Amino acid sequence: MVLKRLLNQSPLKDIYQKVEQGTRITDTEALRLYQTNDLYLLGVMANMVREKKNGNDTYYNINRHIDYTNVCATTCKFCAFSRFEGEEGAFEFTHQQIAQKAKEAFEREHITELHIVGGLHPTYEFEWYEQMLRLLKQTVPSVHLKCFTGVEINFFADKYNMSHEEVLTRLKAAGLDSMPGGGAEIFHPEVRERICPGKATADQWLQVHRTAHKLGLKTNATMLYGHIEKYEHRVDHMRRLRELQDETGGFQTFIPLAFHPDHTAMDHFARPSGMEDLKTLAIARIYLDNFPHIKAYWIMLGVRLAQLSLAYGVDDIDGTVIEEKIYHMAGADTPEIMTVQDLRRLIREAGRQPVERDTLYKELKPVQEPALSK
Ligand code: V47
Ligand code: SF4
Repeated sequence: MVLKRLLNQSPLKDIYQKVEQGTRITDTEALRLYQTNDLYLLGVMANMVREKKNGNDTYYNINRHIDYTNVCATTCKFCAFSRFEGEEGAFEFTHQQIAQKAKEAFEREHITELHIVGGLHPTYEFEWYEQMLRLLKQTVPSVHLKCFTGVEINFFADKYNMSHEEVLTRLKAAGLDSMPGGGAEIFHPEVRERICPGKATADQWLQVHRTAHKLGLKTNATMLYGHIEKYEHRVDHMRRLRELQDETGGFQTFIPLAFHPDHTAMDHFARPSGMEDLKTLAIARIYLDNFPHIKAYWIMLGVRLAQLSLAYGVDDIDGTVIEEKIYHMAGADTPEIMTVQDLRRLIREAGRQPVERDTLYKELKPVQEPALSK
């Protein structure tokens, strides 16, 4: 009743009706959603889509991040993580150190996934990456290896003079199981050329993912928001992803990433507000009708907002993570690890059903239902 009355007075009534009928919204309509401050109605629409796709289920996984090096040949203006070779704060983990971290996380935390990315290292041979994957497959054979952003794959292709397909085929043969969604930033050249001029273009990033999907590798997609971009750029970004997803169906999850400005060349920006975060997640859920999942990465969003986002279209809150560097070097004050109990409790408290998943969203039965504590 109340909703009906509100709708009758709302300039978004036509969009609501489309969403209710499951009709795709246009770019102009997505922009109109960005221009509203009616978070209540955005939440109702996003929730409708979320519950149609995923019911009450809210996914998490048990994973570990390993950033194998922060030495990087380029400098993106939003990045607090990268260093030049030999610069203070630069690190490079050896294969043995990486395998040790993986083994410990498997034995102690029972991880099912390793999320492995790094800077664009100027001197490693291609075999370094293949050997890392092979060693990990020997050390923790049952663990899914979700590794390398589209930017890293494009860098390998350039540097070692191979096509995207050759790079991905070799890495897949060495143990690569899927790819994370990093490096997408904002596709539109007006923004991309200003914030990260030295790395893969939008077309190259999209082409890497197209190729990965063709080779049977599932991937994710991100969008870095809350800096110099305008709402038009965000909609353009999501349009390119929606088009590629129509073509391949290979994306699993969309993950909007809020800009953390500390210690970056853009440290004069404020972090996006909670309103902006929830709006961005909700609009992503409404617009990206062909993406199965929307993820709130609790590391960047904060645990409290990640929990609230479960009423704004989100059905996945990522995993235990363990030892996050990219956001913490840019000033994130979230913890670096969440236990399974923490993750399940925050999902339950939001009135949702926690579901442990593997990387490909197959439901896993938790070893035992952890006791709920207040
Ligand atoms: O590509 C870097 C972003 C990304 C900052 O696929 C920053 O499951 C905000 O892609 N402020 C890496 N963002 C993280 C990423 C990711 C995270 C979790 C899950 C998945 C997945 C992917 O982080 C980078 C860049 O877009 N980033 N610096 C910063 N200062
Ligand atoms: Fe290097 Fe990635 Fe940081 Fe850009 S975002 S400077 S490519 S590590």
